[in-house]
Amino acid sequence: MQWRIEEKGFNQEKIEFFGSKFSVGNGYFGYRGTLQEYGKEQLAACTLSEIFDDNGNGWREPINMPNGLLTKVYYRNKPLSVLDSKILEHTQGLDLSAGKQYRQTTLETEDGKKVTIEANQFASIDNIHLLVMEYSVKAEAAMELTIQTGIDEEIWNINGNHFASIEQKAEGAVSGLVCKTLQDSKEIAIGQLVKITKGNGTVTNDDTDITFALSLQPGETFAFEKYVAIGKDTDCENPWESVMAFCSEASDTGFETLLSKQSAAWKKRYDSFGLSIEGDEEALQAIYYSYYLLYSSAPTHTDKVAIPARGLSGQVYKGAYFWDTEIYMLPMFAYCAPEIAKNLMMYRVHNLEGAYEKAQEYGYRGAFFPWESQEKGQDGCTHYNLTDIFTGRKMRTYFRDKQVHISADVAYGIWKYVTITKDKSILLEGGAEVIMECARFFNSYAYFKKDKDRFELLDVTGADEYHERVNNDAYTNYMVWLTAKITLEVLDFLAKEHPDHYQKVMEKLDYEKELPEVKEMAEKIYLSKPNQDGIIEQFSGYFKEEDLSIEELYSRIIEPNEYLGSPVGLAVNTQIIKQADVILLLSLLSEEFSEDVKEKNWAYYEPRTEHGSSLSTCIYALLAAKIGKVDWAYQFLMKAAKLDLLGNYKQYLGPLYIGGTHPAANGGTWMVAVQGFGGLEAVEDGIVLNPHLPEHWKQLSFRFVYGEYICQACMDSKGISLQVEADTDAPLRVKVRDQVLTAKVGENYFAL
Ligand code: IFM
Repeated sequence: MQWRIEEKGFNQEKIEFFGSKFSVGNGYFGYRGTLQEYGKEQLAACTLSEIFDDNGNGWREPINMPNGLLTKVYYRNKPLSVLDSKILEHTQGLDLSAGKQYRQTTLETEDGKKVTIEANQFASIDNIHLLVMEYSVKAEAAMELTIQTGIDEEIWNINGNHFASIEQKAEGAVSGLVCKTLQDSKEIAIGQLVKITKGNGTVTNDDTDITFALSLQPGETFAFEKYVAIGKDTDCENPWESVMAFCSEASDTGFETLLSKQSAAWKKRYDSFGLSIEGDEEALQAIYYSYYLLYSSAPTHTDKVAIPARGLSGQVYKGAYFWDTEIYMLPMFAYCAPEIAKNLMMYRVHNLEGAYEKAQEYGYRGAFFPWESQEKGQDGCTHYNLTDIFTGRKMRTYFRDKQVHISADVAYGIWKYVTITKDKSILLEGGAEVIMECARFFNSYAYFKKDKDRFELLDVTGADEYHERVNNDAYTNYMVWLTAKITLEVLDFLAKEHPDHYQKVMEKLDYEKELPEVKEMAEKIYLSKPNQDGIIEQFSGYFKEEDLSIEELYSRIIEPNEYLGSPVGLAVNTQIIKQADVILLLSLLSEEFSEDVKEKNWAYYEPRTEHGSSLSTCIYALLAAKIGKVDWAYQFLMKAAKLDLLGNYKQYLGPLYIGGTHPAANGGTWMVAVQGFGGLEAVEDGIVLNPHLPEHWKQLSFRFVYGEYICQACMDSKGISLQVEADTDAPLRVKVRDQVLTAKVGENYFAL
């Protein structure tokens, strides 16, 4: 496995993209992959999880902290940097094995002398408050240099300033800032401690600016380590006291020891992933990179947040948590790191109140979860989410009001977590209430058509966001049906296994009257069936829309950035869709549909899918792999897996930055490799392994958890070896192709 992802040479055009590509993070904060000399113009940012703010001028977004790693080198009072000087050599990279960003740059001074800057930095996993850097400058010839390092208060924000006050602090060796947010007066402190590790210089301190005046001899290196700590009042009683202590402890420990702890922590994470592919280094690295990115934004320390749609790589999408969490990110965590999956689902449980409020706001009962959920479960999604490029006017969009499938996705997520981990404790800790209230919401939303004796879901937006306010979107209807079924199963489980709890929730939620109605909804909801050609209509009337190629649609575009979806976009009255919708349904509810239907729908919908969302290609790959269309699957896997490596996405929509990392695609990548090609599926009474490997994958191996079983599956074209660990003698039920087999603790082999 090639652990280093590296770019040689400097390209001004790629500054923003590399900022995302080389980002580091630990779930508490993310730090963009920018160079130390960068400022807000180059989108340097340290994005915090959990704290959001509204500066009263648009939308709430997460906090970007003052940049604690800002470091600049000066020669003859002029900056010496990639932005200002002649670059002789430059390398920027990410060492996945330690979650560490590095750079090495050789610059030439105006009088032809060489200076080499090297730096390494990482967001510590061992102490999630810490950002650690080592920085060195080597002079090839004798010269006087000045290095300034400090905390940059010029903060890059998408939607305005978020601090009411920033107070300078300095005590002992630690200097820093205590910031208060505008909206909620949340206190966040950032501290820095700098330690010279090589060479000598005159040091001056001015507030948070630390200056080294150096007189270097030929070949001499000056180096320092910098420990930056961040603490907020939601997790530190006295944030400033805490960051002082974190900086001092880190400095006592030293960079090298912290780095070896960091490598050990990442190794543990990769061990729980346990993935290897023989015969495809490129795919392997891209899959590891996806895992790295997703894990870097994961809340390991709290169940009060989830993973934002752009991870912690910035403030895009208001730092909000979408259905991306349940449908795209959850599976990887549930199988590889169940404790994180539980955190993600408990975030929804804690925010049931917000979902009640939203349902009431729209006149419904039960839990209508936010489309763009923020820290207390409030919906960050605005009614006017887009701007018309032609008129400059805000456009009324219905993501917030009509993507009702979000509540079904949440119920599905909790149930998936339970199915994979067998940890039913979440149901007793509020998970059952969430599921029941989601079903209640749909019971109040669904419309009973007497003449057809069925429930319909009218005026919704499905996964495909180009077609808003449609009737009976297939994905939505099936997911609502599933929510009703899950509710019945959960209540059945509680009634049998935890009768007291059953009684309690039934009373607390006043559910006696609801229950028969949920049952009826499960039986009578309209589920659109494949037509004579085997195709499931995406929504009622979809087939009547203009059927044209994507090229033809593109030829009608007037402005490169014009929006193709509702209300007036070019795709609205056509069959061109933004992202996987029916194909997502067939992937998630795979057992409900025949192979023939899956294949026909894939072939029908793919040419009509623009893949305008990063949530799309992985799902096409997943379904293709599940049905053994390995060539289709492989090319779509590579698109999803390499998205953040190649930066094949838009950085800007007009003046608005929309770049960053893509956690949903990262999670989707894992799903394709393990659930698609490896054919893994956890079911109620065991696991399914139904591999379809690309021809050049000589062997695929991966680790997963199913209940109390920890398994390592290793498969090739001939068979599957399954190494099982568990504290039980009960064999694990394994379905391989059509055979139902059992696996005991130890080594098992199943021929294919
Ligand atoms: O949740 C997605 C949505 O499906 C498509 N637009 C982007 C959102 C955030 O990733």
